[in-house]
Amino acid sequence: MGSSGAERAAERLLLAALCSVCQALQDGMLFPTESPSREVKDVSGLWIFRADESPERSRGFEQQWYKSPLAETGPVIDMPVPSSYNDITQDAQIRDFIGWVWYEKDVWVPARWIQDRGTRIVLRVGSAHYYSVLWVNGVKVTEHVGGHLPFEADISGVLRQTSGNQCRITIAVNNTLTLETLPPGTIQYMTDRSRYPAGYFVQNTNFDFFNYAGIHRPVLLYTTPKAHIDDITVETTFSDNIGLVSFNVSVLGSSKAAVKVTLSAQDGRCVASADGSRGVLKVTDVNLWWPYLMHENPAYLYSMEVQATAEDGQTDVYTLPVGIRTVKVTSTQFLINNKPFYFHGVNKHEDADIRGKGFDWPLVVKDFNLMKWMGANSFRTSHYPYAEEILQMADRHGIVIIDECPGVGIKDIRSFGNVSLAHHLTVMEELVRRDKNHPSVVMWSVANEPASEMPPAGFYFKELVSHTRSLDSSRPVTYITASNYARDLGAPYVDVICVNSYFSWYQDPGHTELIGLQLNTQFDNWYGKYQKPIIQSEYGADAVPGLHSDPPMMFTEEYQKTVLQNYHNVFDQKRKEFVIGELIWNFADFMTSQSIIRVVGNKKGIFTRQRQPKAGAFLLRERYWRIANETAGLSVSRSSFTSKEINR
Ligand code: BDP
Repeated sequence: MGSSGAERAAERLLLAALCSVCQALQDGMLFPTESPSREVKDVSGLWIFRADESPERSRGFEQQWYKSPLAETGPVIDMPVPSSYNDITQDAQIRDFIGWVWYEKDVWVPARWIQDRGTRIVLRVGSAHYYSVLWVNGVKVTEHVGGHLPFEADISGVLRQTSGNQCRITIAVNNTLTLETLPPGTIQYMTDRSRYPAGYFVQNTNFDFFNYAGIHRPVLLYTTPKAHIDDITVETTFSDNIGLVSFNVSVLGSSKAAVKVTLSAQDGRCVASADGSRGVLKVTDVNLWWPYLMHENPAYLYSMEVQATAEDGQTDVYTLPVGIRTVKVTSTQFLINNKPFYFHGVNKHEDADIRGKGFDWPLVVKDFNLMKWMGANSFRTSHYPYAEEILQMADRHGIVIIDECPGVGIKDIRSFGNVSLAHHLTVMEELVRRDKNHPSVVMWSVANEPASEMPPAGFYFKELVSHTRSLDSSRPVTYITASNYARDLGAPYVDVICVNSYFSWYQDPGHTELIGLQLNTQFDNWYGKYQKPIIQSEYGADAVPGLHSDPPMMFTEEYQKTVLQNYHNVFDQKRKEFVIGELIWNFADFMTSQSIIRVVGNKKGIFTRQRQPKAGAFLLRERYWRIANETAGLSVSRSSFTSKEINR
């Protein structure tokens, strides 16, 4: 195909970008970065904290704790941000607390930000679990429903009206889950007075991880000029050696801003530029974004500088990393840049000792090092959106992501109602708006193991999948199923079938000899019915590190290894046909709520919670590197890749 093919592809791409933009949420949610026109001030660190222990958890609102310094309302304690609050103290009541908790921090805002009326000051929370209300100097500035996704408020007006440069930020966060939240949950009041004291209640959930709460990601103050770049949407494709980047820039605060877009290669060379808020950039001799272990030079990122100059002459500048790649699905394959891609990767959690789900750079970098060490080329963000910084790492290292929303544990028929669906659609909009520009993200997952056999699931998933496609037509959509194929009502709508199974664990415990038969049956049934490619999106077994037995017994490292080996035998057959990936459950051990089937958390990790390998990790390492060598069509050696520096 010559340049006319490229032109046709460009037109299609532009059209797709325009359509997707019409449907997205109104405002953008660009990750705050510094630039000649923007400053960022991280106000994470040490905050003060108070849990509202009143019976209804409502005292804070009744007494308006946001109106005065929190310490004046009663006893406060230190609380790090970002971090879950649950494991920070020695108090079991705080660990298991349900209801409103209050955070507060005094920060200084640079005087020039306040004085310069052309500066817009934004307060942004990377995520807080679950429902948050934000005040600045006692004035409410926003509220947000849902954990795992960012929210922000323009606080310029409030700051200029209230005292000086001082800024008292108060954030109330409530971790209560209801039938209509994502994930859903129920609050159950225990009324038998012979067993429970008055007012006793518990939070019930249907998911297998600890409901960590608090401010989980950094809190930032950042500036933009009044007329500012609000959102950027890029979509990419290529034809022969020509890369095409369609872009759509939305500017707020000026109707006539002049937009200029420049794309630079990694050596700083400008490779394409354009004027106007939408268009298509053409890159000759394109360097495609390739996954880790699929190419000698994976994860190539261009850098797209967007400038918007308003009528008053002020220019806002935002730089976005751009990876040029395509994703397609056929009935038997997953194609990245038109080449078959096999997912050999992991499922993760945002989870660690002490900090719970709090963002932590050392942990993030360690996890990427471990994934690359074991030859993993992908992970799924089970069971909720991960921090944007993690997606940026994946972009830079070529690790492919299945991006999942927090639709986990949808088991009650009442959670398939209209209110739940409307919220789920909004969460998908927030997720796509945040993550659409990451080349590492190759598929959206709208839910994990919902009760997809219940009649409302058919309508629910049809809506959910088609809405997600309308937000982003460039990526496939799936949800993760564990139900019996014959009764699944959502599968007709997805692009890829993702199946979780735990043969010889939850079914036929101890009988690893049955895995081969049962797994073959599983694959043949699903493929026979839907003719769509299949990912084994979870499989595994608990292993308590240091427990050994031969012949293997459940909970030992040998048993975990044996389960994995039996699955692998089948994968090796079926990946010649229609199985396009295998994701181990789980990368690392993680915390769950207390129950008789969990010994201080879920132990299905191939690494411990402290990121030390169990026997299964070495097994997977051998396997993943072998698969990489077989499938990538290039000879990759562990030493060359593990020591290789990233691209920038
Ligand atoms: C799967 C769930 C996952 C659990 C896992 C397990 O998707 O969240 O942790 O089972 O029980 O069904 O280990």
